[in-house]
Amino acid sequence: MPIKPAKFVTVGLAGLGLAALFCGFAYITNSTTGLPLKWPPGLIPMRIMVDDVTLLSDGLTRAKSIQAAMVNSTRGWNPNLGNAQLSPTIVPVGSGGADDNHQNEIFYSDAPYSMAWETNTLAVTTAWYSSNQRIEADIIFNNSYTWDSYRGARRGSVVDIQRVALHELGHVLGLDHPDEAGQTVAAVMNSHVSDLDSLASDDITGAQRLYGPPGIPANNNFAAAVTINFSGTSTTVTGFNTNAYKEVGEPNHAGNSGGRSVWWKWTAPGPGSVSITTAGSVFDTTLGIYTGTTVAGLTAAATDTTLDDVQPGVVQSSVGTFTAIGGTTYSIAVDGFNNSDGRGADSGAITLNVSFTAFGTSTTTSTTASSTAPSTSSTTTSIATTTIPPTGGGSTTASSTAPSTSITTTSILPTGGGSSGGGGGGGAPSVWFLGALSLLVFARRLRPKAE
Ligand SMILES: [Ca+2]
Ligand SMILES: [Ca+2]
Ligand SMILES: [Ca+2]
Ligand SMILES: [Zn+2]
Repeated sequence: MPIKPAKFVTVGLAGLGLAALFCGFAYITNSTTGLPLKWPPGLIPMRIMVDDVTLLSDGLTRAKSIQAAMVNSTRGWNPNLGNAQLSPTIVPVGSGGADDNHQNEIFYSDAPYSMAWETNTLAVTTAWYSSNQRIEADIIFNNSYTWDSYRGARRGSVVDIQRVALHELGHVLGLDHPDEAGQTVAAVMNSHVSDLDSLASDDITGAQRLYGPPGIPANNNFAAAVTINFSGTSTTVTGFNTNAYKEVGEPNHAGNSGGRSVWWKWTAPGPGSVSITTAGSVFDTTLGIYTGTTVAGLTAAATDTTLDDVQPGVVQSSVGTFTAIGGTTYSIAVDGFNNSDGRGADSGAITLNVSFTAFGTSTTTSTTASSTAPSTSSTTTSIATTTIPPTGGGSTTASSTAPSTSITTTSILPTGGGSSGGGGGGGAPSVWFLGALSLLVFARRLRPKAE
């Protein structure tokens, strides 16, 4: 089954409390799970099997130009990535790479893996994966074009190898074509080569949602929790848990060992009911909500005993609900689910949604007490105020009621994802993705693999 590009929409807050929509980037996803396909944390070895002798217009060889697209301090992908790094090795050209050999290879070909090039295709990137994890990516350049290495506007039919490498390496990392996902953005990842010769902010933002920005998150430690402040009924904050870690004495969140936790804190303005979710995050999260002033001395405000992964492999956002006591500060941990595969907790971009409903202020209705004709001697109308009691508490006085709590999980599929995909099956035919055929087109070949 073809795997269609998925469109992600992130919701942020603009001034004056108005919600603003930002569209950007697209991912190569596992159509069965809806999750982006990405590499585990660490190095992504790339064998560059192209000419490293002939100098091109910018003084680089083909091999060095491709290498720069990975590692160059201002132009490459690596300086933008938090927990994965492309790791190039320039090797002899030889006879090129091989498909399904668990080696990531970059080479030129007249007929990639014995198949004819589609019309107007400059290069392709293969995408072998197992579950939601990429396991092999080869980049194959089309030998029939004239290749050079230069900056700036396109030079007619002479193709700049470096910007094509940037694009194909974006496919290696897991990005897809935003222009084929209904978006209009400036991006190297658009399906057509253009005058844009370097990574755009949309490209970098998309990759960082998968691999995080460089460095350790500022709210890695409990004591450095980011304070959430909002005056309305809900707010959304964002962050990353890439490269985060657990502290000594830190509890398991949602009953899972996790290992890459980050923290927020919020002080309830009064008694009320609270719902906190991680919907919109791009990985399988776990959630913990606590009171207490030290990481080793926390008390769960919402239960942390519910194993937070009822459907492994599907995007699992977490939901925690509890009854807040006015003036109490709640610490909120977001961690990644750890499936004990030795690679640690899942990580990436976090979206944290907090909603608060104060007791006694939620619903006011006006009702007519009597259907009889109005009388000047009696009251004919009244104002009824509906008070929402604490969940399960049976009392409207929150501070005297033991909080009732729960954490549940919901399955959030990215827009365009679905469960009808036919992933798996090593013998599935390869699929070529092409845009309009009137211009030079980048393409990738996607092959599901059962392993
Ligand atoms: Ca290979
Ligand atoms: Ca931490
Ligand atoms: Ca989860
Ligand atoms: Zn492409």
